[in-house]
Amino acid sequence: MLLSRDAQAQPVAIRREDYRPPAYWIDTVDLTFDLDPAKTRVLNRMQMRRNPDVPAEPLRLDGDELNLARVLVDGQGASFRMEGDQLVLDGLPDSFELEVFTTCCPAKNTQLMGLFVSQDTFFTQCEAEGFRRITYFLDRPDVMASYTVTLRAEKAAYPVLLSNGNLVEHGDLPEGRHFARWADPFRKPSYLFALVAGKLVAREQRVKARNGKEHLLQVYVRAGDLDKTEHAMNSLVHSIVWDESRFGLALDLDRFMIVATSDFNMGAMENKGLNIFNTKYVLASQATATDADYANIESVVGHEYFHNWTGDRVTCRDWFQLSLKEGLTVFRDQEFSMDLCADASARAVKRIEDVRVLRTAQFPEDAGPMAHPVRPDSYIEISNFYTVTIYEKGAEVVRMMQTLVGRDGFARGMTLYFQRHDGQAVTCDDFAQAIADANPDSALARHLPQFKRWYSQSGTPRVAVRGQHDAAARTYTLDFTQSCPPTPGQGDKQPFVIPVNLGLLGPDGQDLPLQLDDGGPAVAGTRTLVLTEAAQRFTFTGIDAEPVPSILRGFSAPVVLDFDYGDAQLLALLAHDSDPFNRWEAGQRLALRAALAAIEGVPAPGTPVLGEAFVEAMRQVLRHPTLDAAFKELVLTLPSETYIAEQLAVVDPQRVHVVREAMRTQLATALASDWAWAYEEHKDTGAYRPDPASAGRRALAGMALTHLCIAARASGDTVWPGKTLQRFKDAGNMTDRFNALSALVVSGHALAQQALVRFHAMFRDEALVIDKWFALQAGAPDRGGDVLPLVKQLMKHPDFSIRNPNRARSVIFSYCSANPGAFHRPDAAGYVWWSERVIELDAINPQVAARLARAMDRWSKLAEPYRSAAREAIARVAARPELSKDTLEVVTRALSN
Ligand code: B3K
Ligand code: ZN
Repeated sequence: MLLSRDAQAQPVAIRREDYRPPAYWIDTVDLTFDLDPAKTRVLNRMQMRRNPDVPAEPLRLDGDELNLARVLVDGQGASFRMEGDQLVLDGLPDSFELEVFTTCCPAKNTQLMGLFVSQDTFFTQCEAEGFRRITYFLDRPDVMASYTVTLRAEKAAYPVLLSNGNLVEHGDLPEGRHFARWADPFRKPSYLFALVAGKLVAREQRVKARNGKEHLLQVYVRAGDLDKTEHAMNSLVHSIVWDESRFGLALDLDRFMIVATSDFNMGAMENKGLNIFNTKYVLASQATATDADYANIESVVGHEYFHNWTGDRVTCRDWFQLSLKEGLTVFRDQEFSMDLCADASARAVKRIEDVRVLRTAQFPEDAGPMAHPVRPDSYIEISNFYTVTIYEKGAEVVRMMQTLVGRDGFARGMTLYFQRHDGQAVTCDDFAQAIADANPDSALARHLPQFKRWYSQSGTPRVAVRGQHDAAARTYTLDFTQSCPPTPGQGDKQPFVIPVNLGLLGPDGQDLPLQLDDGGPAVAGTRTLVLTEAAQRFTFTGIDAEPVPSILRGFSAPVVLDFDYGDAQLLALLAHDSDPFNRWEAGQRLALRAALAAIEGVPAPGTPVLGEAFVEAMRQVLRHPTLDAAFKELVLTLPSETYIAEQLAVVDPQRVHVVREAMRTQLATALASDWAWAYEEHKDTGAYRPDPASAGRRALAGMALTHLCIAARASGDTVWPGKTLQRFKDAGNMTDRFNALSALVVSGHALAQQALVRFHAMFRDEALVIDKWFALQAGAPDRGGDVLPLVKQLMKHPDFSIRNPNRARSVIFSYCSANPGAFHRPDAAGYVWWSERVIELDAINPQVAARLARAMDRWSKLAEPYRSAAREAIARVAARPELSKDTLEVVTRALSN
């Protein structure tokens, strides 16, 4: 894994066009584990056969950090050789049994890939290429086999022994040991293998599917955590019901297990029948988890469960097709969360939140050195391609398909996809083809090859629109042009198929009927226009007065929309648009416009950044009698510093930070009495329930407190900070408590310190809460460069451990990736510290290190002196003689683009 670049050339890129089917198939795998943290023995017996469809070649099995003890072919000692990490065998018969006996050391596995130990419990993580750290194997997703797994371990230390599928046998062994044998009824690729062994307890529930079949659901955690598993279990039950009712996809296993671990590189993993989760996405109680945690648990439990069909039953042919399962499954989990919402407003809030993630994380990725298509063409380390492009943009591509074929048409397409491909390892082309074939008369079917450019072209398209009203002809003409900027390795782009949901607002703010001049029928409300050309014109008839166009309703395509709106038009959309997404978007555009003007201009000191009309519009929204609290909270949230920075050609992060803080202070002060009203109106949400409506009320009350504390800081008032501290002490749930704590910390009030001390004392034994405590401090607004010294202190705190990914993220990532105003220091100390942490982490856990390395993706946009200092810091990392290929790939790409 560690590459010494003196001894070895640069790591090679794996290219999609080089895909070849495997030379051998593995039909069955019989694994026996003697589990021991220091030395686990793995006996692997495989029934293999040559793939008759490809020319004969030696068998090459992948391995990584394994100790090889024995290789037998059909029970006989066999000659083999090592080529790098691969075990190579020649002269094999057409079909044979291969037995490989290896050992590994889970206790020393700090990468958390393969078999590792966390809090005295064994876990595995095999996706993408971790199985090769357990045994020699054809560790690629198109080799699907039937697995039988025997686990043997000391019974007192490891009473629970789990693997995929059904428990077929278990019993005691001599010397205080015991065993369990599991058989998975479904063929699967190696990346879906899992085992867990340790002292765990389970919440259990039995559910009946529509066909009357019973299933056992289990959520395994450590003994003290059982009372925090109810929400995860409920989320699992909801997921099962939803997938059956929306897509007709039933649970196909007798037993479905979720197991939580506190040491995990990512959120969760969809191993067949045995999902392994980061505790962050399982454990919740009202005392320890926020509303956001509850919502995330629901969506991650759903996501992993939905993979049971989209990923496990139909998997990826190769890792370039990763979005086949990830984009589709994100789309499914987004739809699941939306379908659980009680009303249209809550659905819109979920959509806005998803788009915000896309625009603040994926758009920058698509514009930076790591830009790649949804179906990449090459990679050095596949772990680096579990990205927001594969996941979130991939989900948008699936969503556009649904927009083009309709919701029922999409469900038909899914049915055809499973009819054709159940049990197979397939490609993104296969998926798109199935959706199109099930909808032969759709725009998707008509434009399928062009639509698939969304898979092959990277970069965020820009759609520029101009509107022209002709009073005499009573027409309104919209001229669309689309373009896409060059991205690494891709110069000229071809036009995309872009569904544009459109409405036109009349003078009273109501939707006009939409009658195109093509003679088709008039449509009330929203109409989907399909762009396929670089330039395209649409003319609407019967339009008496110049309308306000509401373009890209619901964010119907992942593009940047340019339309030269006047402030009055945006205020009209904010006040009246029937599409809540565009209503929110209008407010964001107004705020962004003000921010950019203040950043780029040279305003006289003390000039307010926000105009009166905007502030008044925000007051109207805040006080609105019918809008939901959650929606109000989104409208009143200013665009993030990251989002604002993306709109600039050259970024001075300090200037962005100062301007955004000034905007927030202005909103806090100008609306002080409105915030006080909002707080009093929304602070009581009754008995704790994490549903979207009550969560929205808590969010708005929390936002009000933050603004009241900010205003108090400006005015010297002590009443609201005092009330906030009291709220912090009295709160009946973590959301209210944390919001109050955050209000004190964010406003920089002196009371923050005692609240932080008290919070730590209250929750010292709750790891996930202590993560929040670290993250809040490392992400706090910078005042005179005070955050970096604090972060350095936090790293020395007895509760800090860089080996635990959640803890590392809570301090290091919160500072480097989520606190631009504190990280981008004119003295470059933030960058130096970043480079040290990347190097330190790389020796422990390359995946986490490479993720941290991405904090510098946008360095080339920075103004001086930041730009040169950032480049120097990246170069310092890249120059390390020993670096994982994970981190090397990220920093090399950063420097070359
Ligand atoms: N499929 C896993 C992610 C695996 C990441 C490997 N580096 C979780 C998910 O997307 O559901
Ligand atoms: Zn996934």
